[in-house]
Amino acid sequence: MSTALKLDHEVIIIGAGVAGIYQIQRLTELGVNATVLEADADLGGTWYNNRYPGARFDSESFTYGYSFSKEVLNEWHWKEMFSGQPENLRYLNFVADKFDLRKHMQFNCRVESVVFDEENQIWNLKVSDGRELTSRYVILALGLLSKPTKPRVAGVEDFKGQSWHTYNWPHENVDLSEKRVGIIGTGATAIQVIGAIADKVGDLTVFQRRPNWVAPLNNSEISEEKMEEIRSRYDEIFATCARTPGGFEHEPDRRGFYDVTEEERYALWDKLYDEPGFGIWLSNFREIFTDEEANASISRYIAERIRGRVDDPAIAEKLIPKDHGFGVQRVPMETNYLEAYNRPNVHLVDLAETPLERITETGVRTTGADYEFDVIIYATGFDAITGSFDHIDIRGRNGLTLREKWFDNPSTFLGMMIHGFPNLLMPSGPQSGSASTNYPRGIEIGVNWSTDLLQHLWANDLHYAEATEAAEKRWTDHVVKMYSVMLMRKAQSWFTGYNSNVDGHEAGKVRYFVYNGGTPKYVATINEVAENGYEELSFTSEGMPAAV
Ligand code: NA7
Repeated sequence: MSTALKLDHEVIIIGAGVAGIYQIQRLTELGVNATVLEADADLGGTWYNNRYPGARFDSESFTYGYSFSKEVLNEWHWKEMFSGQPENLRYLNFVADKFDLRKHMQFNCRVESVVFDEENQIWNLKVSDGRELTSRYVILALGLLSKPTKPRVAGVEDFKGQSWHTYNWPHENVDLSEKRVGIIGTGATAIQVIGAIADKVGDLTVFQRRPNWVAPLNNSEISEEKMEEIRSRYDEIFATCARTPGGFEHEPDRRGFYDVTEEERYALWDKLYDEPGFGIWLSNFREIFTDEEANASISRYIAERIRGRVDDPAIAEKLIPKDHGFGVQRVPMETNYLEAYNRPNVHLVDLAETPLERITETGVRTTGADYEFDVIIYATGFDAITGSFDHIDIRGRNGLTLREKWFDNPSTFLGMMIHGFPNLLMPSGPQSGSASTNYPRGIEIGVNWSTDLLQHLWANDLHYAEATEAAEKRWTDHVVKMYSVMLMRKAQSWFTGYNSNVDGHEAGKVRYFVYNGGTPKYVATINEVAENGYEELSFTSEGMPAAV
């Protein structure tokens, strides 16, 4: 151990997205020597990268924004109920500039490795620009959906036209008029893109492997007067978000599904379908998430709505999911999505009938036909939840790599700490409260808890904190158990990594990525851990003296 070890930083945060921005604000406010390392050329994370047409919140804008600053809440005017990407990026810049955070951020800095030095109990980080940095604590604010994946089929590199993943949509204007465009995927992203570009492209062919249940977003503008009213309600809005399972203003209907008549159910559904946002999903009867018959009933209702909006009955049937019920996986919200299929220039290819064979020099080949395109858009999702962690060589005690530890399934304590990886925090990690909630609501909770823990360490002259093996096992077992009560366990979505396009990931294997207990339960649990003096953490490193 070096007695005169000089650290570059007390805390290094990796990632300047929604979580990283708030985390650095908290730490600089406390006067801590901290920096943010960001691989992109600027801040914003998700909202810096996802520049595809139609990219917008599915959360009401004013429930997505940060809640921590009255000044920001008073000064920022959300222009739409569900704000679009350019405005969302402006918002994050506004917050960063307001607190003068840019000077604590370093861009174009891809972190290649994060290795724990056991002798000195510090972290060594290697950055893509060749620098090596040291810090006592590392906070991973990496984002849960920040490693895009293309389909695992041959020929992706062969296509001679233009192609990109929606996450990497070009920053400059793209003119798709007159172009023959193919889009692969029908997840939340594709559903936004298709609705936005159907009337702006020459010809659009959608390659659908499995349909998703969709419902209308019902977006609208927010006037000055409406914004004033929202500002006056902010305390109430955030209090509601804090008590709902998903961190939204949408509260589940408290009536029992079986205690009301069919007419009463349909009256609720008719109302919710025409309202803005996730209401049809989250203000529904609670049984739709756990009870097969209740779920089948709402699924029949939504299927009828789809049939009512799509002119061609054969296309409508293809757009109705048959392998899972409504709401058991994240419901994409849409604007003009279903109506796009009523246009003569939009075509649907059902990959369940004619699977994708390969990408060719000129387009897409299925088992049924060759399709020629000028542009191919990959809306094929992400190496979800753990992908951004796997891309950094993270090594804890005894040389254990996080990639190895999490290969089968992530295991964490509260989704924020990992046994074997001391002094490493993840305010929005796998199995944390963020993954299954309105992200920023979960992120603020995680950042605050992480910051409180650091303050506890500093106040008590402690230099080391690690989740015990037993605590990690208890939390991970609990996360796994929660899946068994939710119909979501059947979802073949990124919530379970079921259809991962990542080499080495076994297709069809469920990975327990997400905490399903809801925000209030999560907050109660993590607060209890803090109130009990962090009993589940070990604050000594088995005889090793702390670096100074
Ligand atoms: P998703 O929800 O993971 O959707 C990816 C889509 O791409 C989905 O329709 C997939 O079909 C399809 N896909 C993936 N791989 C393939 C291959 N190999 N062949 C054909 N089709 C494929 O990602 P999104 O970007 O839409 O949304 C992610 C989240 O971002 C979203 O929930 C929001 O919170 C923001 P599948 O359903 O697997 O059959």
